[in-house]
Parts: sequence; C-alpha cells; structure tokens
Amino acid sequence: MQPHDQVPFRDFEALAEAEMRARARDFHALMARRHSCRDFADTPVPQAIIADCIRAAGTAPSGANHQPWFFAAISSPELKAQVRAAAEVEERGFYDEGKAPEDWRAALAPLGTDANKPYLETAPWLIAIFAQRRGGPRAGDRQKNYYINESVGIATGMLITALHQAGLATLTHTPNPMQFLNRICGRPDDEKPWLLLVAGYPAATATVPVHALIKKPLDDIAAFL
Ligand code: IYR
Repeated sequence: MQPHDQVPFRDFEALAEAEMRARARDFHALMARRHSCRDFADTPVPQAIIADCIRAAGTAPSGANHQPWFFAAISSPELKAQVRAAAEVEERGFYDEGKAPEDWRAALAPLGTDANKPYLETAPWLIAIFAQRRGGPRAGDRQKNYYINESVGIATGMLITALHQAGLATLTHTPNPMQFLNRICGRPDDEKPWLLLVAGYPAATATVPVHALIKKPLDDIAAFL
C-alpha cells in the first residue's frame, strides 16, 4: 500500500441515537469536572499512563498530517528543579519586576497566582510541548509545516482531555519566554517551546478559584444557524 492509496473508513463506529445522546451528555459532565490545578501531590503516576495519553494526543489532526509536535515528558527531579528555577526567573520578571501590564495583572488577580511555582517540582510529570517549524509525517522529515499553532493546539487539547479522563489533574503553564525548555529537554532551536503541561494528582489542600468556575452558557458560546 502506498500513501496515495485509500482504505475503507472502517474505524468509524455507528451508534444508536440514544447512545449518542447519552455519550454527548456524559462527556460534557466529565469535562465540566476538569479544573486547572495549582497544588499537586507528589504521588507518582506511572509512565505508561502518560505515554498512552501522549499517544492519544498524537492522533490529532494536523496540517498535511505532518504532526508538528513533540512532547518531552519530564519526571526526573533534577530536570523538574531546573524547569522550576528557570520558570520562576521569568515569572518574577512578570509579577514582581513590572513586565506584566496593569490590565493583565488585574485580569489574573482573581486567580491568585504569583511568581512561586512549587508545583513544577512537586507534580510527578511536566510535559513540555514543542511546535516543529519543519517536519513531515515521518521522524526526520524536513518539509515546511502548516497550521502549526492550530495543530499543536488541537493535540494539546486532546492531551489535556486524555489526562483528565485517565484520572489526572492538569495545569497549562506558559512562562514567557520559555526557550529554557529547549535547553533542558535537549530540543533543537527550530522547535518552538509552546506550552508546559503539569500533570498529577491534586494535593488534599488544592483549591479552585471561584473565578475559574464561571463558564459561559451555551447561548453565549454558540449559535445554531
Ligand atoms: N504565566 C503566568 C501568568 C499567567 C498568565 C495567564 I493569561 C494565566 O491564565 C495564568 C497565569 C503564571 O503562570 O503565573
């Protein structure tokens, strides 16, 4: 079989309408219970669980199927300490040294965040997500990639969803700039550090800001035309 050939759409599973309705409803209920976590337990999580969630993310659609992503899953305490130290340097610049514009600080105030990121060491896994400017469907390809941000965004959403349904809490973290992730993870300069995803169990003391519970109702996010 060659790449230009076609195969039947055989992975599709047709469901009865009642089953579709139930699944759609249940999936919303599941996702409505996902909240960003900023206080993680140090309880380990098996690598195989993280690996399967990354496999799920790797099934995401992407521009020309180039799969322009790389996931560096960090559990090494030494590397997590390096990530924390480097991230906190940037976060101190943002929160404490005036880099954050006033309106941005005001928007973040209800979340109660600051420059301290102890969870970057406490959580069992940090998944550094990189966007590849060049690549292709196979490792080592060097073609131009297309719709890179859209593709990596979709894959990251699927990763967050996979981790949540596997029973893990997550946090999307974006220290800025985060080029230090290339150095710590040994990734080439032409990969853009895109997002740092923290995964593990919430600490018993973890809280959710009420601000984060305000979700727009369907009427405010959708129109049926
Ligand atoms: N990167 C900082 C600031 C921050 C920015 C946004 I937009 C958030 O939604 C949350 C935090 C931090 O992680 O604290």
